[in-house]
Amino acid sequence: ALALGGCGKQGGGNGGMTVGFAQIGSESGWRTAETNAAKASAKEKGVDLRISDAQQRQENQIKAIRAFIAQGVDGILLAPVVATGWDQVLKEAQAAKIPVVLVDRLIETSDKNLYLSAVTSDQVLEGRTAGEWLTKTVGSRDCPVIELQGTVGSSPAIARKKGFDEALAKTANVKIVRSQSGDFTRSKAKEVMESAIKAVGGNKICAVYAHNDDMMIGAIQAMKEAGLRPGKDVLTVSIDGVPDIFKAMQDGEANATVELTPDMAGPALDMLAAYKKDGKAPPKWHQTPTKLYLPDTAAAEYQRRKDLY
Ligand code: GYE
Repeated sequence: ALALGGCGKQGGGNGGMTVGFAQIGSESGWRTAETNAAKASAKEKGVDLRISDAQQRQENQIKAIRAFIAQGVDGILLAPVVATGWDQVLKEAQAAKIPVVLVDRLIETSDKNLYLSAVTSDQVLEGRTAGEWLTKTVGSRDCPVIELQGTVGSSPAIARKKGFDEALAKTANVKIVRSQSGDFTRSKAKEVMESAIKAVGGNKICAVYAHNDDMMIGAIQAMKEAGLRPGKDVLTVSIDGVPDIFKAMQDGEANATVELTPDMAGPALDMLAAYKKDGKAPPKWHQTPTKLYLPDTAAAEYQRRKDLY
């Protein structure tokens, strides 16, 4: 019988490819949405997508890449948990002539030829957008800020800090008084926020900046348990645009989020298909859009997104 799509290497269009996805894990709602979007887009394009969950560990991602190479896949998507330490395994993929597309995070390498392209947002811009919103919102009053950083050594944690710092450097009154990693998770960020409230004093905190929405959800919980009113006494700004942060904005408990699309695999699979067809290298970077959302549209955005995630 003749099956259409996902059958053999002769499929038309994007179809017929086998692609491995070395995913990080499921540390955030955004990450889970990205995995789901990847599955949906592979299905639509007739791609056999094999997803490996590394449970947040680089060594597991490296093992997954080696397994994909051994399986002879047509391409690999890699969401690198941290930025450094990829050269060796990427050389192995290169030797096997398997193109690798980075998704949502970047790597630090001296040899950019080790990957075909990257599908990411401009993460410095995300941090700057968050910082500019905050400095504009507080005006001239003194504003001590708690920063909740993403996974130590990951490109979004490094870049989102850099961009935020750039925006704050333009004012003297908005300052980070405590900055710690919450590893992009709700639970860790809640703990970190609890100790920040104790150390700094809840009533002295003007704003919280979190490198992702999930950490902000954890921080909101910690603030509420400490008798603070997030969104009112304490300003919040974070990144991703997951449904729960729109819910929090709708409830008056959060103030702003910078949206990041979870559809990273779609453009990456298209690139791999085009490259397979004509062998021409795509541009080194496919930039996804960055957009600030505020409470005025939160109710509508929550309704629109809650089923997509
Ligand atoms: O913002 C965060 C996730 O790598 C850009 O990773 C991504 C980040 C995203 O866990 O929620």
